[in-house]
Amino acid sequence: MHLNSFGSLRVGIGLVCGLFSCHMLLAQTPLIGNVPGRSTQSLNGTWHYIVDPYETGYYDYRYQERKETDGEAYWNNPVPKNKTDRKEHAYVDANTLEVPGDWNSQAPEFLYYEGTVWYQRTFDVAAAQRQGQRAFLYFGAVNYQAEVYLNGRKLGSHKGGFTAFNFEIPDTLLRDADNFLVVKVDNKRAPDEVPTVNTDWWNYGGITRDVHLIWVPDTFIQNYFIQLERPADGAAPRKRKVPVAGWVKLNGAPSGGQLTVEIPELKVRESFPATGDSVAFQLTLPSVELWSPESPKRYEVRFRMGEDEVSERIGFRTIAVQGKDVLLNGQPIFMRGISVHGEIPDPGRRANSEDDAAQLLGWAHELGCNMVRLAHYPHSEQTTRLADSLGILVWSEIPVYWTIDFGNLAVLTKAKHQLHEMIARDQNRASIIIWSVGNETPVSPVRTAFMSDLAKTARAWDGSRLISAALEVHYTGGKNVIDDPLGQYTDLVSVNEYLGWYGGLPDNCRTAIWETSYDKPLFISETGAGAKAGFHADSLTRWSEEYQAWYFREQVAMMKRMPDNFVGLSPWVLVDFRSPKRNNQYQQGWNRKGLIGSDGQKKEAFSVLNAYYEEMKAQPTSRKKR
Ligand code: GCB
Repeated sequence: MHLNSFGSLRVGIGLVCGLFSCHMLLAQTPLIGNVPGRSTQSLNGTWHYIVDPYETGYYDYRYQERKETDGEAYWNNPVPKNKTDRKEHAYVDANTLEVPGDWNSQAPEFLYYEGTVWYQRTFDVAAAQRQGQRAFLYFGAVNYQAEVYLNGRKLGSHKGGFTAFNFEIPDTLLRDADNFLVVKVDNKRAPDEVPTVNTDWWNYGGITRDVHLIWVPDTFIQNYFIQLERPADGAAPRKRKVPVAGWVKLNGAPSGGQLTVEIPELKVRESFPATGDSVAFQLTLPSVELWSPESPKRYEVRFRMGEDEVSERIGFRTIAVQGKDVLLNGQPIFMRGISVHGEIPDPGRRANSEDDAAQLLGWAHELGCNMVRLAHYPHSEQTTRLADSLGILVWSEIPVYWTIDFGNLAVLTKAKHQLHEMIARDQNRASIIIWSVGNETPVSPVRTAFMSDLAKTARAWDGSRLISAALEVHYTGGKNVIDDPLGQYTDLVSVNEYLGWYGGLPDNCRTAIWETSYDKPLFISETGAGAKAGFHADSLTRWSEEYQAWYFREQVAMMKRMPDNFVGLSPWVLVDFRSPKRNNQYQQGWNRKGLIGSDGQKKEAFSVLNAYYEEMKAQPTSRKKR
């Protein structure tokens, strides 16, 4: 099945693009996988900026797009020839932003800014590094739209605020010194984008993740996939003579050499003829220690083709659904999860580093979690790699959130493009067990057609993982009813449920009955209540820590009485996060459903959920013994 993954990925995008123009979306070169394993030069650091709400650097005074050579285009370097020469813009040392980083948290005047900011820096390249190498410019993420220019020439465009992309730099364009790099970043929200205009999170703009130059030989390994196949019937994977299927995508006219795959610790080393730009391979591992939260074993895997070699540590595990269970390595698991935004509190900024990932996953670990739902968009690569090494299961999601323009085929293409980029970056992470295609999308025929297309596409592109989406449940007549038709297309039925917060009081949980038409594993992808850290009152008082703790006590009691297809939960949410929609005296621009407050202080509810998770940890994993 995986042999065709890359092929079907390309066919999928090609088909969609055939229906209408998506030239803009495909401007960048396909993503290079495993960037941390490559020869790179960091372009992080201090960049200059110009704030440009009227897009003067892009359009002239007649609002016509500027020509590439226009001296007043902000991608050009406007050095006045003499003192009489008028230049209307300049990148100056007084205006700088740190990259990676959102602009909102870097200066008070940026807090609410939505629009265009031009980023600029110069860089040199070592002649020895350039010799015989191709150069790619890589961005971990830019929110939302990026137009990238080097030495006055446009390299390409990208839309989508949470996924990585890269452009090749033509050799003739690159200089040894003083390369003038400009990125126009625009985070304006729009109804036909993904996400759309309405979200419950902060629209942090900027070059929010790492920027690198990547150096590769003429023919290089662009990306690859190596994972255990998803067992069809939930059977336990073999521990000896384990079959592994994978593929490698080559770039740069391979002239028929050999691709070598090596796993030194297992004494595996096999070569395969590279007759085209894609090589499908099958290996048999003599034995394998499977990756799991208890023992996140990873093996060094090396790929070699001609002059190119790339390696990284990869875990092997299986994930499957069997009846009412989710099976990890053939055993039923219970997911002690928590939903997490990619945001660091105090004072509130987009997470962008390994330290940030360690802070968020460290808190999840303290809570007793074995799983995180990375909401509502792909998080940084540091996060998913750290989850691999810590042994934390991951749900990774694209920002198809609430009221996307479901009837618009171009929006479907954008969503698929982000899905593609999410998978292409993280497809070898053992920690990722679920690809989610969206959150709380309102039921209608056009929406279900859109969402089921995404679910089928995700499965076609990566058949080794489970596919889900966070659905809604409605509470009527004492029942939590799950009847969203999208549930037919997902491997597990995941629902966001707020009984006691958005409806009723927490003690309604005592009598709530769960009713679902799906005979599939049931996962509670959200449940939560708001509380201002440090605000204490009786437990009936909304926004107090006591109310939130009561809510979690009632919810936990209900979880213990769930039907036997209940496989876990990821309550909302680990930490308070900024949201422009939250404006009462307790929230003040923050969604306060965190178990940890915006100052890093743990609220009372943290220990309620922690106690439940410690209890679950002590029990055997089988759901029957829950
Ligand atoms: C939800 C959404 C999440 C919100 C949360 C809330 O159901 O999925 O994005 O932030 O509720 O706090 O209302």
